[in-house]
Amino acid sequence: MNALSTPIAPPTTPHELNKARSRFLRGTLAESLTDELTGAMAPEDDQIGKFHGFYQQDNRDLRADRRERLLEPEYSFMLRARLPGGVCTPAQWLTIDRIGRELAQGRVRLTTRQTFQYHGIPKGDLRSVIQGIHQVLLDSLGGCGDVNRNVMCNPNPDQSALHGAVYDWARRISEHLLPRTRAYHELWLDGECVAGGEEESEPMYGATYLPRKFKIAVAVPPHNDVDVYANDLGFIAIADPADPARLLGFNVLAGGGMGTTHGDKSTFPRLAGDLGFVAPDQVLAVAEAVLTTQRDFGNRGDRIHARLKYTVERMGLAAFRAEVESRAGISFAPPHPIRFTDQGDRYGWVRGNDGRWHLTLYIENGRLRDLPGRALLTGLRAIAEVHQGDFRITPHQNLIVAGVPARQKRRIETLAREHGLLVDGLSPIRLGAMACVALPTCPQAMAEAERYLPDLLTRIEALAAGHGLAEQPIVIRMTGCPNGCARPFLAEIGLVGKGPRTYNLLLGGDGSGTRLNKRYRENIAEAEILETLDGLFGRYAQGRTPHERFGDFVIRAGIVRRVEHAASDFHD
Ligand code: SRM
Ligand code: SF4
Repeated sequence: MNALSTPIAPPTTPHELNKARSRFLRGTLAESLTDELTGAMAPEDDQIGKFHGFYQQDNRDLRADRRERLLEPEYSFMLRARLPGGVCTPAQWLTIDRIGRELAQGRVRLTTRQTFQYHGIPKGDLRSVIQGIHQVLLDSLGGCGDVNRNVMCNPNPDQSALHGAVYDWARRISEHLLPRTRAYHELWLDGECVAGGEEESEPMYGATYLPRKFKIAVAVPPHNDVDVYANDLGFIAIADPADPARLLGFNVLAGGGMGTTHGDKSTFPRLAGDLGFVAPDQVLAVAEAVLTTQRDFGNRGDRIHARLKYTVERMGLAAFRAEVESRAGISFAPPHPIRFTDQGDRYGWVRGNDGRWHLTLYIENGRLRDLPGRALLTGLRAIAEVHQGDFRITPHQNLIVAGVPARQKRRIETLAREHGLLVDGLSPIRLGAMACVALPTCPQAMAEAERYLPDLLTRIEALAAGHGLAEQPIVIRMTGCPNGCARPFLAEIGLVGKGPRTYNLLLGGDGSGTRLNKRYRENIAEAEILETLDGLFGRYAQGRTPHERFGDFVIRAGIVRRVEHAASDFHD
């Protein structure tokens, strides 16, 4: 395989130097952890800690008050687990739940990349949390940092047989691309940090790891719930037409991503482009080759332009493909034709082709906690105590209780209803919406997202109903800044935080995650958002063709132009 073969340019930026000096992700984390004078880590360790899965944060709601009282910010940590394909067992869930209750303020947050994270962990509890999840064979290595992140995989409630094969590849890719350093084990599990350095190596990553984060998703048509085109590397499973349960191979995509910077036209979201088709036994070699190409060709001098999408844009897709083929020792075959029909979750009970049942629960913005009258965490705990299948976190921050035998359906459904986990009558607009974490924990947030979207949706639902669109699915996604954590640039309506109560409004996603949207209004507050949508919904209700989606209508009607090549058309 493709071990470190090309010399990486010597590090020059503070970020790169810090990685290089960290002795394979050790830094002075051990010292930072035991420094009782502050709740924070040393800045260099804060950066290295991300590779171990945690971010230092402070509660932004409390900043001003603490500053006035001459106190340091209320530092705590967010810890994100690695959970390929979002699958965990009921026993693992019981531990996830216990740690959330005991060490993370009674909360568990399901993310847009099919894993869970905890917020509000004091520095002194980080080790207990990591050891706790380790007891049920979970880890947070590569949850964040300049390495491969959690590998997403379509949860496939209705295609049980194919899911087994595809999920297996997602897990294998995740394992294959894990950092090899012992630092994680030493620091968190063995309790003893040995020197590291000369005796250790990272055959795939090298001492400076990747220029930037790296993301992979595996999709199974016709569902694009992983938003495969938003990933650095995407695999689209191709089933054998003669036997749909058999996996033929994958179409491979590279160079997708969401993050932009307001006002900086050199940054843009980008859809991943087609590299071609490979057989299953070529998957690991291709994943490694794409990763090492980015390792060697990615921009290490400027983190804003360091993602693979900029590398592909700079090299051109054909040259990038040729480099990957040469490193992997393969030739891509032409991609198979595919069609995606949707990008969200399918709620309620679905029967899998293995005869078992799967229940998708709507978890508003992935926030799990016990609320008055809706004890969500308690309800899931009760389900985990009796459930015999598995749980699958979806790329839409929801949860599937998967693999339920027919005789247990009623029991699981009763528990879900009793605890407010299953609620009837939610609109398609609400069920298709998603918001990122944003305030108060995210340091990048310019505006609210998950704390605000539910109320805004109530008002948008009323507008839609007023135009006879109550049953029309329209994908709405909100983020507190243009980093794009809820993939807002793939929504039919994207709301991207610009200031404390203002958003850019983007229109024109296609409802299946294969088209970017485009800015329609800039920096507008709620009244103008609602007035604008009211007008657009009116035009849509009057002018749509049968089955035409809102995102398609706004392009056909000339309300926004279609983005063909994001590098030049996204901002103009
Ligand atoms: Fe994200 C940074 C939360 C999915 C693009 N993201 C952050 C940070 C860590 C803020 C920070 O830099 O300090 C946020 C932590 C907030 C908090 O308090 O928890 C954060 N991102 C999230 C999550 C939790 C949002 C959610 O509501 O679920 C998602 C965790 C996913 C996971 O489990 O790994 C999350 N982030 C995404 C996605 C969606 C995806 O990957 O499919 C994207 C867009 C895709 C992409 O990467 O291009 C995304 N996050 C970013 C970026 C922009 C990267 C870029 O290329 O410009 C940043 C900022 C950065 O990396 O510098 C960022
Ligand atoms: Fe934070 Fe911005 Fe990501 Fe939202 S999109 S979680 S505000 S970084």
